[in-house]
Formats: sequence, structure tokens, C-alpha cells
Amino acid sequence: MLSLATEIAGRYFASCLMNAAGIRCQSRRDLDALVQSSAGAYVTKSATPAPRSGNPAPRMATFPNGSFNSMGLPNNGLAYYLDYVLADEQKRPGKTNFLSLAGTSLADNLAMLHQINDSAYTGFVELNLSCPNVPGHPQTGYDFEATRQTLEAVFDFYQKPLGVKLPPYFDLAHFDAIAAVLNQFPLSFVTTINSVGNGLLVNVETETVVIKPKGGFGGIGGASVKPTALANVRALSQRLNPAIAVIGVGGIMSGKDAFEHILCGASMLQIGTQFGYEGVAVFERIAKELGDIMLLKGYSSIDDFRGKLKTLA
Ligand code: RRO
Repeated sequence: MLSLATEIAGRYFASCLMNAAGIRCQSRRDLDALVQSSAGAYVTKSATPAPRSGNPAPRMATFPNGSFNSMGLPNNGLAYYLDYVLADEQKRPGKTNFLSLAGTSLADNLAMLHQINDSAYTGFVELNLSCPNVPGHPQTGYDFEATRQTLEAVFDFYQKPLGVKLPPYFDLAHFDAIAAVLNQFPLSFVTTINSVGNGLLVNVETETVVIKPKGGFGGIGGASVKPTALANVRALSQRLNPAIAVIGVGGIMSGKDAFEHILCGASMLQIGTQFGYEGVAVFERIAKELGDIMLLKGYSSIDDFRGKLKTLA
């Protein structure tokens, strides 16, 4: 029997496919569609303590092999998402989902985590250390000492399962440095990668940038970022304590892309750009394509090949 099931921190998921934070997960309607879909879990849009409208439009664009955004953290505030996941846990006990948080300060993150710790929520928190688009706020994940201080303050009191969403790293020394920090904490998972931050698209006809915020700079996602995502999944899988699961995200448009992420070490796969284009049908399509590849290769579960990428002799 072919299975796409997976496990993270002792929690079972019937499918290893889910949405990436930020994509079609901002409203109750979006989240209801994910609940009804064949995704193995959902993650909510990264929350701040109070609702935010985000950056001025146009703040999103597409290009031939990717997506481009500087949304600026538009979200309905923590209470909205915490209410949603609590109600969902009542309706569907035993199902684990992900609540994403992206405070723009350590104090905001800690305040939100206190609220969640004190609530009845039993699911995962994905703490976003990698939003590239809030003017004046650099990505915490690129500051190894700030990341360590954040996690120290978090695990000082936080009792529930938590992981972090990381930015892409581009140097082997940086993989070593971030893994050394992360290995000091009882993380349940790391999610890698967030958008490749601060790219620039140019419109030759108008001789302008294509989005309004931050002078046109924005985060890149989709097919263009897959090699960077695979490298980050692989490098972190090789360096992290095996108790920390790696969730792969970046450039998954097909079952073949999903297979590659698992081969590099991913236990769960998040689909961002392509889910934005295709809606919830993407989960069934990619599950079918991934299952067909597994059947051809004689694999019956993702554990049969997870992390087993070979190098050339
Ligand atoms: O809202 C955004 O601009 C945003 C966030 Br919080 C993030 O983590 N990654 C991204 O590409 N956009």
C-alpha cells in the first residue's frame, strides 16, 4: 500500500503536503478550503499581535519562472488565527496544524507565545524568523546571535511544540553557524526556505520597478528558487539533530519536485507559489504525481527514500 503519510515530533499526518505560510491562508474562508482539501495540514498566515493591512499595492507580481512579493505581513491579528485553530481542534481532535507567528520585535513574539502557551492550543507554532518585507526590520534568521537570544527567551517558558521558518542561506559556513544555534534548542522542526529576499524585477517598457513597496525590492518564490531550497533542506538535514524534522518549501510545482525535496531530507512539504496559482487542487495533483514516481521506483512510504540523496563517487 502506497502512503504519503509522515510524522513530525510524534504527530501523524496522513499526507506530507500542505500550504506554505502566507499563501491562501489569511482568511477563515481560505483556511476552511484547506481543511476541506487533501492537504495533510495547514499553516495560517503569519500573525502579529494586532491586525495589519501590510504594504501598499501593487505588492505582488509574477515572472516566467517565479513569484515576487512584498506583502508586508498583512494579517488579521493573532486572536483571529488562535480562535480559528482552537475551534478546529475542537471539531477535529487529534489533527495537528501550524500557527505561524511573525512579530516585528522579540517582545511581540514573546507576548504572542505567552498567549498561546496559556491557551488550550495543542498544535504546532511555526515562528517566522525570515520575513523579508517589513521596512526597517531585517530578517532575524540572518543574525545568528539574535536567533539564539530569541530561542533562549522562547524556550525559557514555552512548553508546546514549536519550529522556526528560516531564510535561505548561501554559504556552507552559514549552514554550520545556524545549525549550531538551532541544535541547542528542543525544536520540533525547521521550515526552509522562506522567499529569497530582496530581489528586483524591472519593467523594460516603463523603465520602472514592478511593485511599490521598498523601492521595488521583494522576495522571490517559485521554480527559480528550487535549487536554493533543495540545498537548504539538504544542508540542514545533514547538520541538525535528528529529532528536529526538516520541512521543505521552495519551488515545488510537481511530484518530481516533491520527490527531490524528500530525497534531500524533507519530512513535510509546503507548497507556496504553485498553490497560489492552482488552489487546493494542487495537493491532489502533486500527491498523484509523487505517488506515481514512488510506485515506479518501488517505494511504499516516504521514509523509504527520505534523506537518501547520493553523491557522485
Ligand atoms: O507578508 C510578507 O510580505 C511575507 C512574509 Br511575512 C514572509 O515571511 N515571506 C514573504 O515572502 N512575504
